[in-house]
Amino acid sequence: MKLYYLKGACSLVPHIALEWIGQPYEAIEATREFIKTPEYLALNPQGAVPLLLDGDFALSQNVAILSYLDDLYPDAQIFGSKTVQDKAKAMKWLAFCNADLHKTFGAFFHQPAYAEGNETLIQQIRQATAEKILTLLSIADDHLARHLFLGERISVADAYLYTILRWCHLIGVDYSDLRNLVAFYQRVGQNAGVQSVLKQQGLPV
Ligand SMILES: N[C@@H](CCC(=O)N[C@@H](CS)C(=O)NCC(=O)O)C(=O)O
Repeated sequence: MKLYYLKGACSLVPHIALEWIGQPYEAIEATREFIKTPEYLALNPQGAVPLLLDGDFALSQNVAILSYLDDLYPDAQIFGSKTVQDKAKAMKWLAFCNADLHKTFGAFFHQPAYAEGNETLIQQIRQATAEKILTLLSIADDHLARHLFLGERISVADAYLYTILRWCHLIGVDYSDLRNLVAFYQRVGQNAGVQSVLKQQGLPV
């Protein structure tokens, strides 16, 4: 099993899952240039990470990869539980992170063409984006006031939210008023699998 990743990107989530599973795997650091080469695009035409290779089988998209790994290794309980309803709850939070939270970061990482050269507009877009991110994060913060993790036990949904909080630090979205999330970030960061992956990717623990 091979996983292509970009340092600190959303591919951190399946990398953590592979570490929790504990079976041999190879994590390959890609560059932004490499994921646009014909060789890589033949495996993932979207030119993005994560990409999982299981022999000849190539799979992109976080949710698909995590669900595939869960089906292959159910005992690892990467969704935090084996019960249908508990797994569904973790899946709901995974979707919240992957489909709703993740995409709001686009305005930070890729500014729209119409804003090019207009610094005032770029700042306004970033301000509005930060507010949207904080509104979504406050929903998770509220849930974490009553729970240690998003699901019943630590799961890939937590790994995703943790990855997103790292992006907040990187781009300066200050969520320090969301006290439950601050504690959550510390808690997930202490997990042995998470620490091992941060070390492998050369990221600060
Ligand atoms: N929906 C996709 C999103 C993948 C994605 O946005 N990957 C980013 C890193 S977080 C990427 O590879 N960006 C490089 C690029 O688009 O050039 C998934 O869940 O796998």
